Amino acid sequence: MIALQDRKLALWYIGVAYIAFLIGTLMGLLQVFIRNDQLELPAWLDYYQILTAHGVLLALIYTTFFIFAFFVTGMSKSLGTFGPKVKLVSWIGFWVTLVGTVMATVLIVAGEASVLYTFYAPMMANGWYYVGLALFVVGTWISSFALIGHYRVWRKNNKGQFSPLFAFMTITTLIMWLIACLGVVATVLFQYIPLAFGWTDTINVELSRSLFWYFGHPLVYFWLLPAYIAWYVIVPKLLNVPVFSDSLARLAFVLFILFSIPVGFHHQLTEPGISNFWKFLQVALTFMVIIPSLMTAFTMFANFEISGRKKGATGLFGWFTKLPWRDVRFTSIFIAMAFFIPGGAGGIINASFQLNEVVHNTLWIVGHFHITVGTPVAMTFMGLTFWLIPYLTGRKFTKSMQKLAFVQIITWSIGMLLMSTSQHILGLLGAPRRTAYSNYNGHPSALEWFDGILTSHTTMAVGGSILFLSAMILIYIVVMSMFISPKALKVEDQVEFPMAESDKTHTPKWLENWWIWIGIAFALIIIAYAIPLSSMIMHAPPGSEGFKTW
Ligand code: HEM
Ligand SMILES: [Cu+2]
Repeated sequence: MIALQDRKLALWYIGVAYIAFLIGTLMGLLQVFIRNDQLELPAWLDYYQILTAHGVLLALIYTTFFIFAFFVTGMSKSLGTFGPKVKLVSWIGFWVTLVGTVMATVLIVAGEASVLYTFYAPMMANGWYYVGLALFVVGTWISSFALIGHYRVWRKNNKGQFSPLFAFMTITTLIMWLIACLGVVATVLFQYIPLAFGWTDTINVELSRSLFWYFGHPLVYFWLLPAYIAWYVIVPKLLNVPVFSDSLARLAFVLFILFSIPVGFHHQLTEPGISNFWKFLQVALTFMVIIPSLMTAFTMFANFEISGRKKGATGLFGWFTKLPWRDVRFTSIFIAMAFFIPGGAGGIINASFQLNEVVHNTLWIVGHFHITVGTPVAMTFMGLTFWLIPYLTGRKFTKSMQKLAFVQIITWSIGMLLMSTSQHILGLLGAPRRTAYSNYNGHPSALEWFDGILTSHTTMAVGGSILFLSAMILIYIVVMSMFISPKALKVEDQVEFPMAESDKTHTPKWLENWWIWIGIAFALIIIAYAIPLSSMIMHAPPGSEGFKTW
């Protein structure tokens, strides 16, 4: 078990993550009923206010806080207890992130910031909302520097050795995050804050959107890579096999640094201010991410097959029945991976120029990110939660908790299957996203969208309700394993951190030379962004004043 001081920090992170999860999923429940015309909000509560809370609390706060809990635990486990400096800086990072979170949340609740989690200009929130967002990002930077410092101490004391795979992957993720945040920090500090506090009169809208998406796409990889760490490092341990290939795993991760950043324009394919050439270039770079993604898929199937064969499986798919299905830590992550197959395919559709025209801004997109971040990422985090909290608190993960955990992941899967399928189809028919129920004054072609069995807002609401039930079961499991379950006094009751061994004898040295990867990453970013961004600045239109649309 890792040192108490590091466990405390990780537990605080998890605590905040699940408070955000509780409020966020409650908002999700309200949304499906409002869209279904079954619920009308009181005048003081606005649909866009709860939608902002939902997006921010789940996609930003839940994910980030959970990720840092996982990183802190894994780094302490693989590199040793944090030294006094690392510990201090980590806590400062935690508190700054939390203060930013609380500020932003309070302003959303106060109705001062219903700008959705993408906060597109020229919508303008209260200036303190942007200050909260900036503090949130700076807090994560401080925490990242603490973890990077911990890693550097380890390398100094272990000259010439490769770092453990978990630490390498954590550092990769953090480097990507630091580079990605430059965009959002730039637009918040130099565009939104001056506008919102009245220091400038107008904002360059296209520039702000481009800087946002420079950050927004790697943001999805900031959610995904920690899930991949679990897939590469935790899953093999649950299967009782070593890491399939240490060098392949490291290469896949550094490729994600390269191909997740210079691609933000694929979210802006319908925008007129960017010429087709730059859109084309960034879409081409987007598709490069298929390479490390398929490397990951290959590794997973290799793990499954090797483990199955070891248990005597024969034939093409015999290994399938030999997987440890009774272990909820495994089954949860397996389901998460399965959801990612249609999720990834949908991503290829979204990034394709012509198909994007069909799905842009429709409910399809909502369906898409609930089967990428909402399940593959979130359910991997759930699968980690089941052992991470008992590991950190030293409590038992009892038999009845395990049963409940199965109920939780199965209800989440059913709910998500219903909700996201109906969202995908409704979107294809034309139903827009980010709207309270809109039947366009009963126009027949709008009503046609909603009259199928799967293509109806009722299916979406049934799915959403099952999801909410599942979320509450999870909260119950979290509370029990944090505060109530009996302490694991006997050794056999103690929950372990399942981390697989990896064989580094064939791993080439250059893989851990960060300057190579940071250098290539910046080169690609400059190629993809320098010219279009500078022309947005030099040929800027007059700019827009800020609007409060709610
Ligand atoms: C109880 C579970 C959930 C339900 C019922 C739910 C429902 C919904 C619905 C109906 C929308 C679309 C509203 C609209 O466009 O008008 C939405 C948007 C969204 N959801 Fe969820 N969701 C759930 C869980 C999650 C999770 C776990 C995540 C991420 C970790 C997530 C992330 C998002 C994001 C980022 C948006 C977009 C917000 C925006 O357009 O600004 N949701 N959700
Ligand atoms: Cu993207």
